[in-house]
Amino acid sequence: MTPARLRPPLTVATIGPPQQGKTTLAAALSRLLGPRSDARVVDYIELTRGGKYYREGKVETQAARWLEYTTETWRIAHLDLAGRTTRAITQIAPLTWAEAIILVISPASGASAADGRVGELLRIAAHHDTTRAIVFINQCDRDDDPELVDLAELEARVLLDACGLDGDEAPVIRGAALPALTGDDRWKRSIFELAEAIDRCLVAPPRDPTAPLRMSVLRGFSIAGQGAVAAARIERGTLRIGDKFDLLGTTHHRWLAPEDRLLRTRRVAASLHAFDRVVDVGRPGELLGVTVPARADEGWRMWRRVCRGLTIAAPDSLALRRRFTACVRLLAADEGGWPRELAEVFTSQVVIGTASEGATLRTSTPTPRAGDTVLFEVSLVYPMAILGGERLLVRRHDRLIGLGVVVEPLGPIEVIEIDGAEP
Ligand SMILES: Nc1nc2c(ncn2[C@@H]2O[C@H](COP(=O)(O)OP(=O)(O)OP(=O)(O)O)[C@@H](O)[C@H]2O)c(=O)[nH]1
Ligand SMILES: [Mg+2]
Repeated sequence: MTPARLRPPLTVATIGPPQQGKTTLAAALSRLLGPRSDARVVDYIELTRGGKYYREGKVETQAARWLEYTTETWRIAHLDLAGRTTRAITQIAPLTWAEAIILVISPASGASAADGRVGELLRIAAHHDTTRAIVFINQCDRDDDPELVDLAELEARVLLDACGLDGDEAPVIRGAALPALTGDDRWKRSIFELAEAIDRCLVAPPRDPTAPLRMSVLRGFSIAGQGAVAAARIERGTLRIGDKFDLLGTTHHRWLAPEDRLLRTRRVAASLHAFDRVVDVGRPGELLGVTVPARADEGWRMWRRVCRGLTIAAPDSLALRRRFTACVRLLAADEGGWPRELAEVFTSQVVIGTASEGATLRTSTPTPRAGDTVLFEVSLVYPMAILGGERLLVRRHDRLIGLGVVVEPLGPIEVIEIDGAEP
């Protein structure tokens, strides 16, 4: 068997209505599969840190959390999403990285409890790298009426089909995360079954380690006196310690004047971390913490500028732009699309990778409606690193209204002086 460290990476996200046991499942996977490798075991308390506490020890996840474990085939980066605050950009941005989905429901509520927001997340995942989904029917210890479980399974398959994921082919596992976590052998087996299903039917999308490096940044952290760490995922290319890279994009920080928000700087990768391990090379599909060293004259200021939405790219391989054309399918009304006709010019939020910016969308089609596929000319308020063929989301009032693809970048690139060729 391949050693855990050398197994290919796979990003998996759990999606489901609130309080179905997503975080408990994540804790059970970590407890049962973590010790098989060098992955750190993360418990329920740690996963729900920052959550909303209720009586009876219930905790509602607020922020998306990452954990790591391995199956026989994969090294899995697991994203535990919240059930309720699903429309926050902090939930949507990491979901654009998911390569597989575990839909968590319970027999009592079934997939019908999933309001439009679960469908919205499934559509976003299906529009990006997700090709397969697995259904985990949780809390079967509480409610094992076979009719209810069958109904929940059927509803889950219908929901997946409606969201562009193959519901008929999706493996369905009947289990219970809480007794598995507390050591009940019968239910532990359901967690191992889930791991087997992940091995059996998930496939990673094609990855290109030789292409020019591209990573999108999800978060920035500060290290006192040294600089910042950018939490990012390699979409293509390879990054080694000591490699030079460009960090570019728009920093949204209220302390920065609008003209200071554009960033293009060249740095050297000082160190790389994958979860708790120090690594010396990052390959496509991997989540990394990249240390962005600060220069002596910047000191503590650098960390403020490293944030969600920036791009790490091979030197001179990408440029920032504000305008492009995009082909967008406006979601139909029953998919949660915009309920009224849209004007020929309207404003909305455009999400590409982890970046999200205000934008004006223009089209020559008179009154585009929900369900239409329309060619738009998009003008962003702040520039992004844009290439043809990239997938984008159109959101309005925090609600997904369109799924699209960049057709062609337009207009001049943003000329920003590169800030210091050498750190
Ligand atoms: N009986 C039983 N209870 C469970 C099971 N799994 C989770 N629970 C309980 O269900 C409640 C919710 O669990 P969480 O894991 O926090 O649910 P969640 O889906 O992460 O919730 P949100 O983050 O709010 O969406 C907790 O009180 C758990 O103890 C299970 O398999 N059986
Ligand atoms: Mg949770």
